[in-house]
Amino acid sequence: MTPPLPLKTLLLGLKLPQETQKWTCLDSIQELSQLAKTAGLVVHDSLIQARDTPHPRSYVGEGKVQEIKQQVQDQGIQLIITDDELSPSQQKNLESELNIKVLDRTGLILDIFAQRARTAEAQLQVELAQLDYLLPRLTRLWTHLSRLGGGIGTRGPGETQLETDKRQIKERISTLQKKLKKTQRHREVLRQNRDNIPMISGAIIGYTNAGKSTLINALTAAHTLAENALFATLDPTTKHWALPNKDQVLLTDTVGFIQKLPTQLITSFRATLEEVCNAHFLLHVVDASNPKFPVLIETTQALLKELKADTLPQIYVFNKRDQVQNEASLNLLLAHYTPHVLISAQNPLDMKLLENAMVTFLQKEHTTINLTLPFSKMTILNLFHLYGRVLEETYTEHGVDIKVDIHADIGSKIMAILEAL
Ligand SMILES: Nc1nc2c(ncn2[C@@H]2O[C@H](COP(=O)(O)OP(=O)(O)OP(=O)(O)O)[C@@H](O)[C@H]2O)c(=O)[nH]1
Ligand SMILES: [Mg+2]
Repeated sequence: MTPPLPLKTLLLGLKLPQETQKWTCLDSIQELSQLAKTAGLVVHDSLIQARDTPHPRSYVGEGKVQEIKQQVQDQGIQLIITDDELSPSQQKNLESELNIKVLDRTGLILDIFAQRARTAEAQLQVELAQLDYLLPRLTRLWTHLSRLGGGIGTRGPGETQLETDKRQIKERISTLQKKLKKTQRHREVLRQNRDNIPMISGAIIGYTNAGKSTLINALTAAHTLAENALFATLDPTTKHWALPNKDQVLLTDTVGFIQKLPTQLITSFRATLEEVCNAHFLLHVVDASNPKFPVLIETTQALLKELKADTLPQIYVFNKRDQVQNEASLNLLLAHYTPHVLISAQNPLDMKLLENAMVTFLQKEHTTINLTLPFSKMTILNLFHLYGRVLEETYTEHGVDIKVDIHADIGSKIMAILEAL
């Protein structure tokens, strides 16, 4: 949706009465500015207007619109982005008044996702979210599809054109939904295959840019793109992580969360995010050097709740320790988040710290299995050695008596294999 040129951009935000000190309109505008830069735009300036509610016609007040119009002309502004989602009519009114393109936060995030989607599934998910967003925003001024379409029915008067465009979009939406169903069935098969491997599954989640991908790369031999940009990761990457107590973890890196994450994206990415819901535990990465991290944690927790993943065992990994100014005062704050560990994903020595914290964290999910394995089923012993800690192994005339410390769910999976032998 955004033209690819580095457009000179003006950001617009509102200071509303319900704003809290924890997350002010300035914080939000700063985040919007980072998003704009991620999309390749040049942020020229930002304006904030204090209001009781967004203006129903034009988001900011009518006087402000005139001021902005002047600024647009004087300074050669090429694009305006608002910090809140605009209604289709607000967007249309602003555009026709100011005579330049107006995008809202949602449109911008969708655009970044579109730029970054690599796999076929992510591309389908983003396109679906974009069309969902676009459909109510189609106006007579919108000519994109008519240029593409041509032929019968596309040369009628404006209204007819609009109806044709809407129908075409609805058809495309239903095609995309069908295609997505197929890729999701494929994902389901992959997951079932993975479920057959007796490994613990963990999902790395957290606010965008917290360092999730850097962490998975540091912990495993993954080569996930990690960069100082928002939404660097859209597709889940799963890697094997072996812990020192022999717990074998399948770790999945996921898409980052953000304030006001467009609902269209949550809906269309639900299948990908379901990876999160199916995990045994969540590794919640937080940028400890960001003074606003408590709000970012709240946002992440709220989204987890929406995904019904908020009851999974969770360990907080406070990252970017090297950037923290005052570690003593930070530690006081961190006491509210249990269990937690403070690390820098860029420091290999800290990975040991994290591994040890993980062992303690996962130990709560462990159980002890006492069992006599007949000699005919000795292959099972290998599984216990691979995925758990065999504490005792005594050979008798009936077989081998073993005592194993193992993650409870993995233990029952191996027992199920044993019973099926
Ligand atoms: N100083 C410092 N920078 C870090 C650390 N960990 C990650 N970063 C940087 O933070 C930026 C974001 O890292 P990513 O790993 O891409 O973050 P992410 O959480 O995967 O982000 P998204 O995929 O966009 O949600 C990159 O520039 C990293 O180099 C750290 O411990 N210290
Ligand atoms: Mg990432």
